[in-house]
Amino acid sequence: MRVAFFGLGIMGRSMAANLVKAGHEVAVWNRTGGKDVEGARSAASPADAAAGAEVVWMCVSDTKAVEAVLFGVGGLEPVLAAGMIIADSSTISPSATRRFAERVKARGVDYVDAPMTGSKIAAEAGSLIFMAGGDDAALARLQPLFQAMGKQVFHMGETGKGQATKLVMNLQIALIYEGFAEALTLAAKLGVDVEKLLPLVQASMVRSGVVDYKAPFILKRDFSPNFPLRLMLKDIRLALEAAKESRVRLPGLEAVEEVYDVAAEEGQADLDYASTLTLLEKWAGVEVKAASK
Ligand code: NA7
Repeated sequence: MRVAFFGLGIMGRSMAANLVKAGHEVAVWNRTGGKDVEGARSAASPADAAAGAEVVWMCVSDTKAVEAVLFGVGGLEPVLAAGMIIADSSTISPSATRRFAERVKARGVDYVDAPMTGSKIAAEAGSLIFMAGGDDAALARLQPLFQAMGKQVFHMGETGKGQATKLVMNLQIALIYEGFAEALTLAAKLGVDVEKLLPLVQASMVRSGVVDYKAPFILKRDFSPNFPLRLMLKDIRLALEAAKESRVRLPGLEAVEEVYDVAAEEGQADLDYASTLTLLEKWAGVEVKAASK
């Protein structure tokens, strides 16, 4: 298929590379120059990349970035063509997604929100899990592209439901990780060896994919960004916004937002969200490390 791909960040670059590998004709655009993907045409603007494309796939930071790419200067709007599909793998506001979809629908363009879970490693391996919102027919047409970038697609309902689902998923990741990080901090303070604690956690009902993924990085003290704290904070705020719009109270997530706010103020915004542990350690005056080290 002819695909235009916007956003060559941590996730987008690997996703676009996997589309090329699967044999699709890909044009890429990134806001800041100097990023490209082997085998893809580098375009000067979103409109340039999308001219003649059947599908436009976006993976940019936030709601404002998606709006700029679609409707800003040099954006997609002038080259929208009936039959085109826009797919968005950024995590953004569900209500803004519905607005954007309405606006392009007037031009005969389908809009599928397709945020994903799986982080940097899954983006590289082509094993992302997508949660999508949109028409059955549009999703069916996107299948070859989903297959090139991921291993599973969950169709959650109409446009906007993918984003709503993503917020619900990241709410859980943020709270599960906070529980794990607080447990490790208290364990360190009480003198419980983390290397003895981890196998117990994994053998019990406390076990979680979040712990599976993050524990090895914590033990190596590697907080380089797989999923940057600034993006998790964005998602926490999006979830709190959506909760406010629908009159839902999320006291746990509100407390976690404060931890992320302080961590961001302390200069950790570009580190992985797992680095919120270091803030808890600082407050407790301990460091989580294996007794053997
Ligand atoms: P990154 O690595 O921070 O990449 C973000 C990308 O978004 C990057 O290509 C940015 O371009 C681009 N961006 C940011 N702001 C804009 C605006 N205003 N206009 C156009 N493009 C923009 O994020 P990830 O790849 O980890 O994640 C991307 C999304 O998936 C995000 O919503 C996550 O929550 C999930 P730059 O290179 O800075 O010019």
